Amino acid sequence: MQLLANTTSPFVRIARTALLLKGIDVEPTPVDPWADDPRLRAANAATRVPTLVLDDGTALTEALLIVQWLEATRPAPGGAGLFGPASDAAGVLSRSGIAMGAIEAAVITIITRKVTAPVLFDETPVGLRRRRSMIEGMQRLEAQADAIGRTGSPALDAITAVTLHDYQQLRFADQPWLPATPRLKALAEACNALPAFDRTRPYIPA
Ligand SMILES: N[C@@H](CCC(=O)N[C@@H](CS)C(=O)NCC(=O)O)C(=O)O
Repeated sequence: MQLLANTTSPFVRIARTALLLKGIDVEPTPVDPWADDPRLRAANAATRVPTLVLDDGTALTEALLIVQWLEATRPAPGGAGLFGPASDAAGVLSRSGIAMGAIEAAVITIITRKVTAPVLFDETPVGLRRRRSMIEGMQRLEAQADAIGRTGSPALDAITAVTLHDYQQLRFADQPWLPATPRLKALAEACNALPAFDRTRPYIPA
């Protein structure tokens, strides 16, 4: 198995954390998706990370599809897998959706800066709309933070919420608009004590 990845992508972190929580410890193969690495070009028509190439050569793309593959092939014995127990699956997926919306807005903001530079995309009407998505997503998750992680082993809502929190800290910690989210921070601190989260913390390479 080969995981084509970089160190900053929140989508990579979601896939890696889920893999580790399922007991699959695959050392990431570092690639720069923006440099058209031939291995990534070959495996993923969209040339994006994460891309998971299985031992039989099948390439899995899209973080949440990798999570679905994990659930399909490695369901938890007790029934409470990455989507939580059936009774809480809607809540887990609803909260995960909030986090994913904010993550997408954050990544789009970072990527579009490359396109519009030296004009800062962030202050354009679309940039401000994406900022609103980040702020509201974080605030809504903060309001629901107590519901996250109730089920014992971290589920997708914890993975995505912590990924969002830490990515915002990596990219936007200096921004005055970033809302204070003490409960998400506490959740991140608790989850980051686990190897699956600690080993996947994002960083900008030197
Ligand atoms: N929807 C995809 C998004 C993946 C994605 O956008 N990855 C970024 C890094 S954060 C990337 O590889 N970008 C390169 C590009 O867009 O060309 C997923 O969930 O995995």
